[in-house]
Amino acid sequence: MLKPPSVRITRNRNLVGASGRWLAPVILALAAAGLFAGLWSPPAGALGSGPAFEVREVMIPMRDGTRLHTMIHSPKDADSPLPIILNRTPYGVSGSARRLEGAYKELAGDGYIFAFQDIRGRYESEGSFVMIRPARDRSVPGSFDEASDAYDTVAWLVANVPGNNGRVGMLGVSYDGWLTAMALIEPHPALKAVSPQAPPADMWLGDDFFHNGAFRLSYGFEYATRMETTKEQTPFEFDRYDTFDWYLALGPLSNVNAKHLKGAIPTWNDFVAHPAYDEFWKAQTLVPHLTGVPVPVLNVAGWWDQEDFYGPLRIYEALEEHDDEDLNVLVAGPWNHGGWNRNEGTSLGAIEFGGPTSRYYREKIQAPWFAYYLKDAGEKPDFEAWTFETGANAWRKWDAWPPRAGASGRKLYFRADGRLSFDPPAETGARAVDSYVSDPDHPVPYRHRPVEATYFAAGSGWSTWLVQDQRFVDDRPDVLSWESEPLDEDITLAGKIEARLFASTTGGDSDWIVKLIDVYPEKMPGAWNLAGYQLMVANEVFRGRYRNGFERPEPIPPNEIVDYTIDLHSQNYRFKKGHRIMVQVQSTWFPLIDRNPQTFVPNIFEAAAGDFKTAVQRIFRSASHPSHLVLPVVGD
Ligand code: PG9
Repeated sequence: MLKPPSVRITRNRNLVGASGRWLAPVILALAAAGLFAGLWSPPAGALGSGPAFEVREVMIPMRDGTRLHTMIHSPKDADSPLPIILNRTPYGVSGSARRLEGAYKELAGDGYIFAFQDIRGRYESEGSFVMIRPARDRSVPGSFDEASDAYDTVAWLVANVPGNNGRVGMLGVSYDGWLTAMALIEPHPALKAVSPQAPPADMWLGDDFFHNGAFRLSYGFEYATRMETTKEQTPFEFDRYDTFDWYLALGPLSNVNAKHLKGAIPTWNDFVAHPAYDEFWKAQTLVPHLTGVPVPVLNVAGWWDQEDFYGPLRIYEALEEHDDEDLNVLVAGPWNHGGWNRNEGTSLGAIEFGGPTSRYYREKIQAPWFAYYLKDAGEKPDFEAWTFETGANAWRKWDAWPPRAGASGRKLYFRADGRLSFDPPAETGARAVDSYVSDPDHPVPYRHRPVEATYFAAGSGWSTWLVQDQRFVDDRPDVLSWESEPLDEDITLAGKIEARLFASTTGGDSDWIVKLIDVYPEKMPGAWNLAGYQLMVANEVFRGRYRNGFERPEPIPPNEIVDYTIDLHSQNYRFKKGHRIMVQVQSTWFPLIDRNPQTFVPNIFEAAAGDFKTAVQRIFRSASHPSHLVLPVVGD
């Protein structure tokens, strides 16, 4: 069942009028890139060699008359009607054939018709693109959004694609995952299964553009310029290889428009106009619209997703509140952004997982899940959450996420002499504190330099930075580390991790970055590259001005101890016997996060160079102010 077919593509371009009927295939010879050269086969060796798919390109009309460019791949030798798998994307569909031998090969092996669609305003579709277009007000006649576009597309596909069985499934990663989740808020009756994979849920609270109000500078800038310079993808051209230097030399963020973008990138202008969690960002989040589970949902997340980790967990959690029929499930594995769709998944950076985790997901989880709901094949999936426990390197099934077993949480306290302990501190008074000086002119790099551009064509450390060895910063005076003794038994986490910081600053605003780290033993025979390795297991940043409400930035009173609770999100991780647990705290993480001026200004996007000041940061670890982490420890 799971053996992929060899794929040979026959490509026709069919123009479909507003009547929605197939017209005779028109063979177009579009010289540009040789893309639309009528019938074509991929280069020998690039794809397989059996006749399998016929490809048609169509323009599908939406309710407002806008037509969306769609490529439909139909198996040539199907002997019974097949379901349709739909992927909607802002990234272009010309490479979709390759996916049938890559990310979708296990699905292709089971037999589906595949439809890939350019969303409004992207590539060959009509209309205009709006970044994370807010859900429409359905009482407004003629309104549309990505949910209605998905609805209209599904309606058209089941009515017009020959040989379909009347059922449609949707899936996609990241932006495509968000488009998939959006289909849930107004599902066409033929939509029978959806898998939002790494979808953002809230771009300000925790996904691509901000985390707890801290602006994700490098990603926000590079993604917005890449997407909004043209209809296709046009990376910003940096004048140097190490973008750390570029961003530092940039100075205050007002220089982005003044020197580079000149107001031409709408999403950048939105960042500047909406630094706090205002109506603009609230209109973008789909969470309030998730008021039911109308079709089965397979949510997928990667533990080391460098872009959208908050989203899939948040969407799962929101849907779970309405999941009376057990249709909403979660899968999380040891992957970066979309890693389950790439290759085998036996490792990420230097970290090995003991087997092909990505292939396992595609073969054993995704393919049977879609087959059950779209083809009535196999058994009803029997899991609520299916997670990979890194460290143990084993898959676990849970009947709830977070699991009840870890819900009470064990507190791990910051102690004197850089120690961590499950015993709370007894010290009292002002000396039970550790401190550092945070200097926005010398920020801590978030990953090894050189920091190649996110989309650097020759390769970028961006996709694996979350698993980089944190030793590159642990001796910086502006990074504090606390560490446990070597563990005398394994400690397993499954569920939500939280940091509770009691901290003060001499400034008027501050970022607090907390990292939970697994420190490998110094002796690792057979894997010396991992000796002493510091692997980040969980992390997050919090912008202090938002401690009393994300809508209301407020100055931090200088030198006052403030109590911060920071969500470090979920994990399923085993710290092995002999390893140590480490926590690091710092106030800059550059250029992942923009520099906090550390003086209070109403809008950091409009801060002047003179607003950026050093500050003395204090982290308290006394009996009355016991900074600690809350860990979801579960037994064996
Ligand atoms: N992380 C990307 C993204 C999604 C949605 C909005 C903005 C960026 C992506 O990989 O699609």
